[in-house]
Order: sequence, then C-alpha cells, then structure tokens
Amino acid sequence: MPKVFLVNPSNVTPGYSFITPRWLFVLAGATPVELAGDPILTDESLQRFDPNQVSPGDVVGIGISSGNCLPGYRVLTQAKERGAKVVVGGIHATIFPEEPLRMGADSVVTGNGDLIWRKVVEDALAGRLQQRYDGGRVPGESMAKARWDLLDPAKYMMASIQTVAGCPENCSFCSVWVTDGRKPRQRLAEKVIEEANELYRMGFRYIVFADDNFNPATLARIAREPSLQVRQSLEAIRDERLRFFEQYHRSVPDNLYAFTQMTAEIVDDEEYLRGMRDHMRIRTALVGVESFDEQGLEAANKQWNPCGQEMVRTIQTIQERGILVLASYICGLESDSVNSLRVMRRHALESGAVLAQFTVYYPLPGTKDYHEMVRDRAQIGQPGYVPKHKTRITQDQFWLHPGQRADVVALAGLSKAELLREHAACWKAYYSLPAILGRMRKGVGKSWPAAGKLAYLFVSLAFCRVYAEHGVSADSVQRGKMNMATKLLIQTGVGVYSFFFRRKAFRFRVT
Ligand code: B12
Ligand code: SF4
Repeated sequence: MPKVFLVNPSNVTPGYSFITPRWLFVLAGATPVELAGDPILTDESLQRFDPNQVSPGDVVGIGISSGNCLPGYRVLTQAKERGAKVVVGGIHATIFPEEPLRMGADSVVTGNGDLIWRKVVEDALAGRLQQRYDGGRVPGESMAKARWDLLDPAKYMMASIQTVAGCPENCSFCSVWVTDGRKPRQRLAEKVIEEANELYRMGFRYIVFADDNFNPATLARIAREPSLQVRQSLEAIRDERLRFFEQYHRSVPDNLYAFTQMTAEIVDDEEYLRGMRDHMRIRTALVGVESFDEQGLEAANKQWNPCGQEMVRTIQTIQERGILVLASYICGLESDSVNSLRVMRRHALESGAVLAQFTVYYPLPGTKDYHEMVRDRAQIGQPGYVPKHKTRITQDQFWLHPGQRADVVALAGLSKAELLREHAACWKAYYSLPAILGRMRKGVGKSWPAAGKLAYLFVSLAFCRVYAEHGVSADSVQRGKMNMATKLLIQTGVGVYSFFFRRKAFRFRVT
C-alpha cells in the first residue's frame, strides 16, 4: 500500500518544540486511512525528514509558511528524487500557489486542507492528481479533529487546539484576515472539548488555543462596527462563544490551563474576560500592542487599539483580572523614529506585562502592506503615481533569501543601524535583572510564592535569550547557533515548566 507522509519543515532540529504545528495533526485526521493507512508525520523541529523512507508512488504533503518555505522546498526536492508525488499547502502556498509548482511540486492546495485533503490523496493514489486544489475556508463545523494519537507528548511543551478561525479586523501587517477571512468561523464546542480532554489524558496541563483572535466579538468591537448586518453576526458569535465557554468549563478538568492570542479590547467586556479566565482557564495571552502612539497605530491600521497611557492601564487591568499579558510590539512601523521607539520602551516597562516581545517590522507576504509596497516599488516614479508607503521593500522574494528582517525594507524615519540598536535596547531594558526583579517584587508577581518567582526569573531569562538572541520561535525557526548556556537555560526552563504543568517530564536533549 502506498504511504502518505506529512512534513512540517524547519530550519533547525533541536529535538523538541514549544508548540505543536497543528496543521500536521489536522491533516493526519483528514487522511483516508482505509486507502493509505496512518500517515507518517515528521515535524522537523524534532527530527529531520528522512527521504529514504519514501518509495515511488508515495504521497508527501508539506505545509509551509513564509518563514519555513525554504526548508520546505528542500524536503520537496528530496521527496521528488525518491519518486513521490509531492503536494504543498499552508499559508505561504495559499498566498503564492505558483511558487511551489515552480519549485517542482506536483500539486498545490490553497486554503484549508480539512475537507479537500481526502480528495487529493484519493486522486494521487488513483493517478489523477491535479496541479491545483482549493480547500477554501471550511465552516467551523467541518473543521477536522486532530489525530493526537500520532503525537509524542514528551516532545512538546504545549499542544494547540483551534476554537475559532478568522478575524474581523484588518491590521495592515497581518495576513490572517486576508487568508482566513474577516468572518469568524467557530469550531463545534464538542470537538474542542473532546480534544482538550484527550490532551489532558495524555498529560498536558497547559495548552494553546491557536486562534487568530480569541475575542473576535467583544462588546467594544461590536459597538464600533458600522454595518448592521456584521454587528448582528458578531453579537450572535459573542453569545455562542459565551455558551461554549460554559460548556467547556463543565466538561474539561479544571487544572487544564491555556495560552491564547487576543486584542486589548477585551478589557471593556467584563463577562467575556471572566469567561476566558474562569471557564476557559486562560492564564496567559498575547496582546498585540504594536505601538503606543497614534501614528504607529494608524500605520498598522489599528486605530481602535488603546494608545499611550490608556494602553499601559489596559495591560495592567487585564493582569489584575487574572490573565497575564505577553505584550507584542513592532519596531520599525512606518511612522517610527528613534524617539518613538524610546517612548515605546518606557511605556512597555511601565505597563509591567509579564512578558514582552519586540519584533522588527517587515511586510509579511499576504498582507495589505506587502501588496501595496510591491506596487509602490514597481510604479514609483511613473507620472501621476502616488506611493502608498514611505517604507520601501529593498529585496524581491525576500523569503527565498535567508537574512535579517531589517534587510527587507528601507524605512523613512530610521536607518537600519538605528532600528537594530533600538530594537536590541527594548529587549535589554525589558529583561534586565532590575526590571525582572521589579516586576517580581512590586508588579505582576508581588503575590506569587517564592517558587513562582523563581520560575518567572527562569522563564524571563530563557524567553529573552532564546527569542531575542537566537531568534528561536514557536516552531524552532532559529537565526544563530545556540551556545551551551542557552541550551542549559532551555533545559532548566523546560524542567521547571514540566514540574508545574506536566505529569510526565520531557525526554529530550537540546542538540
Ligand atoms: C497559533 C499561531 C502562532 C503560535 C504558534 C505557532 C505554531 N507552532 O503553531 C505562535 C504565537 C507561537 C506563533 C508565532 C509566530 N507566528 Co504565527 N500564527 C499562529 C496562527 C494564529 C494559527 C496557526 C494555526 O495553528 N492554525 C491552525 C491550523 C490548523 O491552520 P493552518 O496552519 O493554516 O493549516 C491549515 C491550512 O493552511 C492547510 N495546510 C497547512 N499545511 C498544509 C499542508 C498541506 C499538504 C495541505 C494540503 C494543506 C495544508 O490546512 C490546514 C488545515 O485547514 C496563524 C494564523 C493563521 N491563520 O494561520 C499565525 C501565523 C501562521 N503566524 C505568523 C507569523 C508571522 C508568526 C511569527 C513569525 C510571528 C513573530 N512575531 O515572529 C512567529 C513565528 C512562527 C514561525 N516561525 O512560523 C503568520 C505567518 C505569515 C506567513 N506569510 O507565513 C500567520 C499567518 C499570522 C499573521 N500574522 O499573518 N504563531
Ligand atoms: S493582528 Fe490580530 S487583530 Fe489584527 S488582523 Fe491580525 S489577527 Fe486580527
């Protein structure tokens, strides 16, 4: 029987990963086992894809984002050399379907794989594979259940479940609303609950709700919606979500905690926030702050976000209500200057978010910014053409050329050296020992027991070291080679985490 392989490509293979690549297990759930048996999964964060397992006629599915398309194309070439039929999908393939075909793929799937994957496998095995399939945006009730029985729980810190896809906002630096749509699609409560219980039984005590935006329909969001029809649909979504929160609360053990991503508008919806905290047991959430000033928020098309001191208070209030904030900032928005980044640093410190991440701006493929900047680049200087942006893209198809994000654009108000200096200064200030100790003693951690404070110290140091210095992100994409001290820090951090949140310790060595 021909086999089906699914590969999550990665630049590096440290032998562990922080968060499961959900698509791998969802596509496994959508694979017709009666035709091909259980699919063979490879997450390259854990181990490199081994082409020798592949025989002619097997099907190899690869999921790529813009960050990992290069290792994805390496897997593609290796699989083709073994005579496999290679199908590429994922966010990057959805944005640029021609690219994987140019790289030699037999077929490309755009959109969601939940429903179409069965047909793709059937066609491939029957010798009638087409070049293009469109999986579209599947309705929430049709989203496939992940095959967690194929997961080795000892290799991941957290497993991820999706509760809702899509986001009603339209931030200019984000591709989510372009690819996943602005109409939130909610998964069936029963399916989410079933997966949560399964992961609990497997030993997980902390999971990730891998939603684009966990709170697409809060009171404040609904109130600023100009279209009556959309407002009514958001109201219905809010009601449905609150009911789902209660059902989850009744059906899932109360020591299963979660991390998610949400917007700052949550602060004005007491009932929703309480539901997230008490019913869904969300204890930490990434909040997209992006910028503290009006011009920055305007550049990001996120004018509805609180600004300046109001954002500082918002972060503090969310934390007082029991959800710790991982605040996410962008350095290098179109309006940024050395001064605005220094103000950002000051406000960020003042807010006291439990963790903060500072990313260097670059126009992600699929975003409004990217497409406008590409047009600017092509048409600038033409009579009558008014460029949309002051920021300029300096490299074509930059995702195919590994390098620093700051190489991708030229900013109007900042040189590359200034941007990198201020970006590094943000990380350094936020994770300096006095700043961490300050948050521990007087800020968010003041009532924590000594063990909690110690754990926080480790988590802060590890987060900064791993993310800022080595560029390791959730799927272990990494810029530099890790030194011994970083490896030790990761292993200690993971040990501390596993002590608090796992029944079984991890079995891995950082390589
Ligand atoms: C949860 C999440 C995270 C989590 C966890 C990541 C993880 N390991 O799972 C965290 C917060 C840690 C994270 C981090 C980052 N993320 Co993120 N993340 C997401 C988010 C919201 C959901 C991903 C998810 O699990 N979805 C659920 C699964 C089931 O959906 P899916 O992956 O799209 O897969 C479906 C289809 O694409 C398709 N499919 C996928 N693969 C394949 C393969 C085949 C063969 C087929 C047929 C189909 C198919 O079928 C699947 C089922 O329908 C997405 C947004 C989004 N809508 O994708 C952003 C997103 C993927 N992230 C993005 C980015 C940029 C990042 C960061 C780089 C951000 C940063 N600040 O540095 C980091 C680094 C991660 C990296 N190196 O790629 C971008 C990627 C954009 C792009 N053009 O590639 C997205 C799209 C959001 C955005 N801002 O635009 N992320
Ligand atoms: S950044 Fe967040 S709020 Fe904005 S469109 Fe993307 S998912 Fe939605």
